[in-house]
Amino acid sequence: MAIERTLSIIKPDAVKKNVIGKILSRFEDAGLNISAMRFALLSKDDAAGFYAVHKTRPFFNDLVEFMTSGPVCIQVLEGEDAIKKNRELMGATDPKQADTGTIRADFAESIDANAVHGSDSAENAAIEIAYFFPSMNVYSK
Ligand code: IDP
Ligand code: MG
Repeated sequence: MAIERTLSIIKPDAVKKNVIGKILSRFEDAGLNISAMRFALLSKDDAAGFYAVHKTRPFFNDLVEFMTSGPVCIQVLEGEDAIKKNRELMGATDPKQADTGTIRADFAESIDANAVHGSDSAENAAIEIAYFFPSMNVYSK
């Protein structure tokens, strides 16, 4: 398996719940390294640019509203099969459908406020990492 990088965001609901550390532990316990991290209070343009692939979806405005409702904690995760591994740790988009023991099952309330973002492909991971982190701010172990 290849060493990959993926972009993770701890969304405003999880930051407000004070569970950043618990979520980061899930990544580390699964063998993923935190290779970059920052907080941000996204503007509407920041959030709309990040979620541009969803701009024609009916939930787009609500998604931008939610992602700008408070600070987020953004990290690059690195490790073997990191993109898929993170998606497995996250669980399904709708926390009601998420498997027991996943981040969304344990920390998310609804499909809007679902605790975490994770890149869904290698191509999107590269785009999303570059959106938030200059390469000099991402380290490899
Ligand atoms: P993902 O976060 O599991 O990759 P996506 O389909 O990429 O899910 O959707 C991006 C985000 O948009 C979701 O995490 C969720 O917050 C929001 N979202 C997706 N589908 C819906 C919906 O049907 N209603 C409201 N919000 C949604
Ligand atoms: Mg997605």
